[in-house]
Amino acid sequence: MPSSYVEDPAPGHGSSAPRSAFRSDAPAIGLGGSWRFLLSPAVDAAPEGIERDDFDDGGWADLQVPGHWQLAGHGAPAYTNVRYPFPVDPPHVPSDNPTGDHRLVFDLPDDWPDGPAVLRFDGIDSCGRVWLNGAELGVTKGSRLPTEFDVGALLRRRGNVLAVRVHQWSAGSYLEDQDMWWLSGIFRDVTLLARPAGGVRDFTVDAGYDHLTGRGTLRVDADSGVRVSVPELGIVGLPAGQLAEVADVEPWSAEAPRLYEGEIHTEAERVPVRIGFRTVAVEDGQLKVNGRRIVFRGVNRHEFHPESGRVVPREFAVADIELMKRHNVNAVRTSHYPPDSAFLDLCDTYGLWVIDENDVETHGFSELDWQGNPSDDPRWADAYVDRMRRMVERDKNHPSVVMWSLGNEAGTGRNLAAAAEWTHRRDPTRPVHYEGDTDCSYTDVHSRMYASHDEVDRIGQGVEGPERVRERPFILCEFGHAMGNGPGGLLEYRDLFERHTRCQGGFVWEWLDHGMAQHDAEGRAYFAYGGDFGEPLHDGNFVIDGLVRPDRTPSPALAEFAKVFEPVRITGVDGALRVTNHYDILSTEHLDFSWVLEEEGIEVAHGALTVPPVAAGAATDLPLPGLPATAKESWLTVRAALGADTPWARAGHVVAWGQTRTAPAPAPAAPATGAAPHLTATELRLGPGVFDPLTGRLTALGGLPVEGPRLDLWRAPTDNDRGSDDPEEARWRAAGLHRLQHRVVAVEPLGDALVVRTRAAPPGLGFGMRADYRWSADGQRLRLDLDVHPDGAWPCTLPRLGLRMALPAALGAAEWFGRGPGEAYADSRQAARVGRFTGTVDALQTPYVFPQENGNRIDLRWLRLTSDDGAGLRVDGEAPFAFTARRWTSEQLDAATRTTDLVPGDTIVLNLDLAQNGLGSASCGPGVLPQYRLQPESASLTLTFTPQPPSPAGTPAAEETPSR
Ligand code: IPT
Repeated sequence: MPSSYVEDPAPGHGSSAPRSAFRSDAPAIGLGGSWRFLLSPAVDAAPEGIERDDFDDGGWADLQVPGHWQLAGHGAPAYTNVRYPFPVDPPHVPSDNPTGDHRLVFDLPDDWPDGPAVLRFDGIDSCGRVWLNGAELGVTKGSRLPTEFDVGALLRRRGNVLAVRVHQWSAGSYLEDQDMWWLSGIFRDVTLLARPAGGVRDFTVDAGYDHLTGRGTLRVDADSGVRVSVPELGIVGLPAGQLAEVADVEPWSAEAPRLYEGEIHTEAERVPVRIGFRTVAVEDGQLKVNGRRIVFRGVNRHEFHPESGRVVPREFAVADIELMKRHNVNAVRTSHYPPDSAFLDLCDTYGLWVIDENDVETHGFSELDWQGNPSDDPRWADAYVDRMRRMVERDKNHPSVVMWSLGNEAGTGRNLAAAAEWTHRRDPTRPVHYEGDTDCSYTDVHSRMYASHDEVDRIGQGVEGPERVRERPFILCEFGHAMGNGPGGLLEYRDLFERHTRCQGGFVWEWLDHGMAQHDAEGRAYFAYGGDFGEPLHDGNFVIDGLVRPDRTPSPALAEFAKVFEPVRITGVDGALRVTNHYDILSTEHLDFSWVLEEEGIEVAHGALTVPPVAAGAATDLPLPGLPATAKESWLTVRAALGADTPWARAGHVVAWGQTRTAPAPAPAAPATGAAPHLTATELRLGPGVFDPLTGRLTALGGLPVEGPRLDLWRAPTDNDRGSDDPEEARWRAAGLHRLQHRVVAVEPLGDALVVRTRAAPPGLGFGMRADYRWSADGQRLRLDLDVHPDGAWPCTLPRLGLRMALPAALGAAEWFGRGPGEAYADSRQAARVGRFTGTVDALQTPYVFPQENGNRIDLRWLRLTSDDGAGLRVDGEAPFAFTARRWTSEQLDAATRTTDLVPGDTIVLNLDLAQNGLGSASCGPGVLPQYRLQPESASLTLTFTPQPPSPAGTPAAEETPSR
């Protein structure tokens, strides 16, 4: 029989009223460190008497607190997305309920004051029963929420015995079905805080800003006797409850996070506070802060660390925020629970709009058609309000928090409505969000996840959705599913946020990949995902869907995000430059503009650009700077960089850039002709090329052995190709595109040319692709004119259309003139600029945690692949082409399930493409937009291959390692 509290849908008990998270000058001690620990397989299997002084925990293990026991060798993590990993039988949980007993013996510091004290737990997953010195304090539930117990009367100077029994599963688990790893334990700080008599128990800062008058208002609600001082504003000892008005205050915003340092104080206690003046309102169907419409260029952020799970070291929280700010992210939804409150301090400091989301998700009930959903079951009513209350009280004083969210994917019901009602009453200064309230019957903003561009457009036009919601601000609480390679289509969402004032942006799903750092049998590092810990029920790599890798290495998608959502847009318009300010608030005054002119990617001139300050929402046109004449294709790049250091980036950090072409490419060199095919007994020669006379395939080029170019339509499917419903990949495989067979129709000299006619087609099916290769040459160069024509009725799009060849492994250095430095695809190419780039073949790979197509570089004018001595191959395109180069084939990439499966072979596989299909975001959301789908149509590609001799002094080392 399980203990009743474990399966009780009610909140925990015994704790004191929730209050704001703050640190004062009252003594406090962190109780984190090494605790004693014992894991039992069930509640009843746990030992009796762990709360007693004389209990012998000598046989127990040591465990680091905060920590998850599964990550310390006790049990294992498990990943499920929607499904509960236990039978849905609310409020019951499995009898096999792993139970972790934690014990700590601690002394008080010598100067610890007698009197009241609280013991604070910032997070226990999922249910904890707590004793101090033999007395039971109570029970905690609500894993990502704080609990405080009054303990002053129980404390001893020496030998305090704190015992916490934590159950992996509880009734609370039904409310915590977020898409993430199931991890248990005391995973946030444990603190003992002295609470001086006559101190500050709690306080609520209301700091508003009137954008019409520039006036700030400040009121602090607290017990009588509490006062607030903000010396900088001349506020000294303002009593709680009284309103102060401040003329000409600088408001707080995500773009200019002005905080005023102050103090909340009584005779007995002083609490440092940072006050940000801002007013959030829903007005004219728009969400406004300080009277201005804002646009969320946001991300959903889970708390995660690849080694410690939801124990997130401060450096990682800081790294997250710095990376966000440097990539033009301006907002965070704390999916799907309140983060460690230190994260919100950072959001206040650095400037991010925050939707603070409650620790509520009952997604698994969707599998049961929402039958029995706790959100509408009165037994859970208190739990919903309790959780909301604990979040709101904890986080109410953060200016960065501009909206409360009731939770995620919890269906709908009375308990959510009640939580909303409580919140509206408690905090009328912030709107309430919940995506599941589809008709806004108890929330203030219309919110959708993964709505297609078309739907967002219709919402923007006010012709979509129930009547009630059409007048509300609209946000995408999730969009741009960033699983694996992707998302594509961010640009088109941005356009909608700009076209429709009610469409106020959204939050990409999601910030990070939740991969667990592991080592394989050979000691090679990789990131694990669902199923890697033997879970019987799991959702595989669906947990690997972020803009940054688990170790916070940015993915190409983050560069795309940064470019798409850059706050300033620089474009060339009719021989002039246009600078458009897309900040919500700031002018461009804090930016320095500069230009550089590159001729075929080589800098020929640069300078500073004087741009008169452009106000938020405005634009200005400027003449181009005076530029020297250039002969080859030339591009002017204009950059806008921070003029001064900020907390998140140094002066010089580029926030926006744009390019305009100033000189076109000169007419192409005369085609390679003159040499004639010459057949010997075993080979066919044409200029620098040697061909197999039977297959017509190129076998050597200027002495370099090659496996000549051949039509290729396949790519290792991406997670987005795989999709969640109606997957493109399935159609491609059904069409046999991964196993084309090539028939040589003819190998025939035709005047000075060699013509190879082929047909590539899948086994068992009638359609195919005719590919005619027309080779011509002069003494040094070999030219290929490829013509492809679909033959028969094609059932699907193409993953790619181009040529594949193999080169000696030594040709490991790439240089190109085209777009780079990072990978790009038809619908995710904004971050790639025109320039000359270098990188090793190894560095061209993006090591997606779950291997898939990656590393495509686009719009190449030419490509050089060389070995250490500079010898190799140059490829010129008559029209821009794309390439990927790897040490494995697409088939090997396709078969790999983790990065360690990819083992370099003895050739370099080079794809030279006309195009690839776009990426889309069908892993969860819309697929590839029609304009980015690659249809089987007639096409041609003209490439010139030129062998490169060894360079006299060897090749210079790569100047730039591509990473956008
Ligand atoms: C949506 C969830 O809110 C989010 O937590 C995550 O699971 C995401 O999907 C997929 O990665 S819900 C889904 C039904 C759209």
